[in-house]
Amino acid sequence: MNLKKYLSAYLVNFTHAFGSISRVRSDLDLEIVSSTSKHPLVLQRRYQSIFLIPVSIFLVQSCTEELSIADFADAFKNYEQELRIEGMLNSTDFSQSVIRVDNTILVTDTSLFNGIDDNGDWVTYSDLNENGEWDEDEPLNDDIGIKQHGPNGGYEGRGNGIADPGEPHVDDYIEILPLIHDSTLVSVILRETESQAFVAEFVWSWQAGYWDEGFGSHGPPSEIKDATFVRYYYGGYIPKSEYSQVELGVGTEYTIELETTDGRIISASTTVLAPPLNLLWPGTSTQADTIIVSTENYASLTWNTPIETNFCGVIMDEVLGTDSTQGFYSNLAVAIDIDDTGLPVYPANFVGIPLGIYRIILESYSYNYGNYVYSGLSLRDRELSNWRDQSGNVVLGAFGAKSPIEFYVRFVAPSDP
Ligand SMILES: [Ca+2]
Ligand SMILES: [Ca+2]
Ligand SMILES: [Ca+2]
Ligand SMILES: [Ca+2]
Repeated sequence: MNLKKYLSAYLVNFTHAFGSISRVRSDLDLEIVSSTSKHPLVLQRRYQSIFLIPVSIFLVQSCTEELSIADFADAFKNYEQELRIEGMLNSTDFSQSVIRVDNTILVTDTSLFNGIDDNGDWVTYSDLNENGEWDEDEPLNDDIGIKQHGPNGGYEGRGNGIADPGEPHVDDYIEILPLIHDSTLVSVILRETESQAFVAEFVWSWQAGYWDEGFGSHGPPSEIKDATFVRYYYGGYIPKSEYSQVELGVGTEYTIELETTDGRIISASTTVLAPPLNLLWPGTSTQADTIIVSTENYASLTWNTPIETNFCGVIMDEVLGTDSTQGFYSNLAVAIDIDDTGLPVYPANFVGIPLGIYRIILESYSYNYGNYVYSGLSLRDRELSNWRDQSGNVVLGAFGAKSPIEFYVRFVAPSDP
């Protein structure tokens, strides 16, 4: 999808899955990220899920092609792990609120990124004719190879029967995430800031949320549909089930407090804001809960967020069937204009989108969290984080709130209204 050009320049990748958006920067990957995370928004599936923890698999892959990560090792030999907390309240569905607590890691950490399929879930090609080698018409499964740069770049290691680093299920999040999550917190409690009234307790879940990552071709939809998709689950703290129906108040500030096993009390506050509003999409019609859009309709969908922020998550999932969706696109939009409603305005243009039904989620993000994701500042710049421990020390990450709305869109050919 082509968002308007001027907006495109202000978009930053984020992962929808997280239930929140997250920074991809680490100490090491700043330079590398800057060339990948602010690309113009064009119509393509999100092949590389830019991710939230200090190190992204994608970054590992992209930099190993050009330089040796080990060259950096000396610069970080005194590096100490620390906590990084990314927390997001969901005011539309409180049960979807997540507090992620991870230990920072480096891409130089070869104990994590060892190039080996440690858990044995990589699947070789299907040798249907049993001739001991991969033939063009045989499924590759995970043995898809590593795409080489350039228009004529082939796939190294494709169909070779070997789990090569960079292929699905090798050093992926399934292997890495359990090693960085901190599931040991003593307590995670949310209160209303002013009254200190108890709101909810959060508890650890290994499946606090998920996101989809695609591998393989960046080509047209016909090619993309054969790509390997992997659904990754991540752990975090979620509201205990008895609090899943809690309703947060727009304009109310909440404080969350975490207690670690070594007695650190870490807290942060955020104010809940209203969801996106004033959706407008000229030339479209509505059937039940679905907006019908002709692919020849070049009009933009526009909407506003509340004045408190100019950050809005835009998420598109393909609807594959009842209760079955697949991540198609997700990004953080940043409004740079205010329209005549006096509110930040976001235009999105969907020209060129493949026919089909999509679920679209628009979610206003509290400013501090949006800025945490969007800012060009180093993750180490402690201005970004609103987490503090009981001694006033800054803890990496951010705590914010989001207010999503969702609806369905069906893109139809002009002859098929
Ligand atoms: Ca064969
Ligand atoms: Ca291979
Ligand atoms: Ca594996
Ligand atoms: Ca591994």
